[in-house]
Amino acid sequence: MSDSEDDTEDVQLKFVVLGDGSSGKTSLITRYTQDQFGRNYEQTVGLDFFLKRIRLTNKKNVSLKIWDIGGQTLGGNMLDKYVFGAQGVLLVYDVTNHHSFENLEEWYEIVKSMAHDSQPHYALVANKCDLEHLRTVTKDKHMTFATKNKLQSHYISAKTGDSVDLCFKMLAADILGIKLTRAETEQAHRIVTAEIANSANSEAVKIASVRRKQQKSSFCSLQ
Ligand code: G3D
Ligand code: MG
Repeated sequence: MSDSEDDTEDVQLKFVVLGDGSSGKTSLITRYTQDQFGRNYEQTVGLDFFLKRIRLTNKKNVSLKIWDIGGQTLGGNMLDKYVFGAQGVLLVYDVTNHHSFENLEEWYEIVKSMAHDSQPHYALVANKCDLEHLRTVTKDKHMTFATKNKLQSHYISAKTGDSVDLCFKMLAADILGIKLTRAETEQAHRIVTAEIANSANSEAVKIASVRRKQQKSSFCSLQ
């Protein structure tokens, strides 16, 4: 075993994804853990959890256990069981559905009141950002809520995958008190591969597209 392997530390974290039905919780988790969207999954009725192992830094691997609360509603009597022991909570809303944003305040208050020993770290997650033309929740409102409650803030799309990896990675780093380097955060950005049509000098343009591998990041480089 090499020195670097010796030095690597493994930690486990529990994340819970909360928010109104149809805000995109299951889609977000499916995108993150399986890099898929829009498969015909059934609406979650019970509880599902997913595992994903990521390399957060050179020295730290994290096993994320991600719980999808499924059909649990705001008043759901199992909610405290789901939230129990969670270090990270993602509060997800749909940017095209103002109601889903309004309800987050309540989701947040309920979860806060359930966590007794130590509070989890929270991330405010604006989903469906690919539907910018249908947006009904302004970025101002989002930021006001995030700032007031000192929440991490993310704008994502489970559909395109935009900023999905980054969102989980930054929450994990926050919990572990790790400041990610620029390179480490950039690695988690998903950049969509674009085609270059009718290049005058096609020899000079080579597109290298690397599919998401272990850390599920993808990038495109022009050489
Ligand atoms: P939930 O688990 O919070 O209840 P789902 O939500 O993940 O089941 O998603 C609800 C609907 O929103 C699904 O559409 C899903 O495809 C869609 N959706 C989720 N995330 C996004 C996104 O980022 N962009 C867009 N455009 N749609 C999204 P259906 O049609 O199956 O109800
Ligand atoms: Mg669901």
